Amino acid sequence: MGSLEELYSKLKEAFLSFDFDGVKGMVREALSMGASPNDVIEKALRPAMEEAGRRFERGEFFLAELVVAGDLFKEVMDEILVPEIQKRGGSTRTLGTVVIGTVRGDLHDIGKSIVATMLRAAGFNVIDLGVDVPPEKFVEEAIRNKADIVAMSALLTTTMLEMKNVIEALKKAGIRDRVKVVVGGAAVTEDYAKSIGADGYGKDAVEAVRVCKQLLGIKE
Ligand code: B1M
Repeated sequence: MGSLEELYSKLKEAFLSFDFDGVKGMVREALSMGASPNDVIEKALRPAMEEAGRRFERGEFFLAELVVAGDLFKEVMDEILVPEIQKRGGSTRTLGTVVIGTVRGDLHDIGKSIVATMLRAAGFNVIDLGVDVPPEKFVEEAIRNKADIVAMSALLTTTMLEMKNVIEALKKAGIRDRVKVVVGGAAVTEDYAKSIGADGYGKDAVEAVRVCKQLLGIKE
């Protein structure tokens, strides 16, 4: 049996040739070798996705290939990794309520859904609003669900600007001081998060969970 590093490298190759069965087999193998679901995401699946994005930029992949890559990622999550994360989560406490969504104009949902899954596994009550969520919907759902945290994801440099609009809408509705705002997604940086007045930023799902806990004063 080879190392996990070797397996991850084969897994990335299989991902980029859209070998669905091969990818699923290797994800299961990595878990059986002791890898955590988050390691499989961050060390194999996400880097493979990023390479698909670079190939798209270079004109080597077309939109159709990005769609298939998205479908493959989602199948692996739904069939293998989400059940595994839930199985390992095991939190019996309810830590707080998070309203999460991908901002208006943005249809990327894979990263946001991973963050939602990890938050649930950690014990948060998560209301997932899906993609292309307008500011007023974030506000409405935050009020309706008495949210402790409003969490936003954006993958496009154009749509990340919407995050500021959501924060403005929360202020206008008079609830900005009652909710914490956490942001993330490939387009977003910690500096950008600070510049729009967000309370927290996560570079990946594990960090997002850590930041949400910290903001609510919950000890690890
Ligand atoms: Co899109 N796309 N895409 N795409 N796509 C990017 C983002 C891009 C960087 C690709 C590229 O050109 N290199 C580029 C954006 C360029 C830019 O703005 N600078 C791009 C483009 C241009 C587009 C279109 C405009 C293409 C077109 O139509 N011509 C179009 C836009 C559609 C729209 O949204 N309006 C488009 C469409 C699509 C598909 C539908 C084909 C598909 C999405 C499928 C789906 O989501 N159901 C797609 C894909 C797959 C990608 C890439 C290749 C991969 C995204 C992904 O799923 N990554 C992407 C390239 C890239 O990201 N490098 C790209 C895996 C996922 C696990 O990572 O979402 O980053 P990510 O989430 C991470 C962290 O960021 C973090 O945790 C997650 C787990 O680690 N995180 C948070 C995420 N949200 C968080 C929230 C938090 C905290 C952490 O707190 C709340």
